[in-house]
Amino acid sequence: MTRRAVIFDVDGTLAETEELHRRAFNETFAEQGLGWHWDRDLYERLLKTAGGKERMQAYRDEIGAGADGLCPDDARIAALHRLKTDRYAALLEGAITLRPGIDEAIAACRVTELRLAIATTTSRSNVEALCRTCWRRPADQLFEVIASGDEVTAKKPDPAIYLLALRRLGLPPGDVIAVEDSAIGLASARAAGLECVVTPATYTAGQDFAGAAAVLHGSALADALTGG
Ligand code: XBP
Ligand code: MG
Repeated sequence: MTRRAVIFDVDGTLAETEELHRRAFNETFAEQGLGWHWDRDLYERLLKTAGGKERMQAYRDEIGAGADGLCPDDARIAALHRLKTDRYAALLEGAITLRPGIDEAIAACRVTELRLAIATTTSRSNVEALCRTCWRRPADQLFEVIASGDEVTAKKPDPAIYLLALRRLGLPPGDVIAVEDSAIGLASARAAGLECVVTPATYTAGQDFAGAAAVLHGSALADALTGG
């Protein structure tokens, strides 16, 4: 096998975005009078469901109707998620930087002519907002292939998003390595047949990364990807 490409996850991997996602959810719930509030401990557990819409559905199914009798149906949840996405993009601007080692790893991939791709559960518009905030450049100038959550029905740990990225790269899984921060992301990449290195994030640090090629931090990532 010759390594030809690297597929990066987004949330938690490129940047520590989950606190902003959590804030965007909570502000949306409050503004819409829903009576939901996700504190850090609860959010850490809820993150095991990938995708904001799916996370809200899982939470609704868990708690049923609140004290106020409100129990949003799937159409209402989809509408809430659109509002949350707009709010997240507004909160992101100027509030986030790349995680240590990410810019260096991406630069090292370019030097060694490794192709760059994204496989994320979040939406394409959120990828765009993050790239513009962190690099001041559009996402497609940074990543040749972008597979985002709004393009697949089954989210991580299902392999669909990685299989989509591989198809767009036109490469077999053995030629590609994934970079993830979470156990469900690792499971998704592995199920698609990829090797995967993990850079644990704040919310995922306590998770089980069995099956990872390596668990790394900061500047070790560039060397792991390029064999430097
Ligand atoms: C992490 C996620 C996302 C975000 C919320 O995605 O699970 O669902 O928490 O994003 P990644 P949306 O695969 O990049 O780690 O509300 O846009 O779904
Ligand atoms: Mg992630």
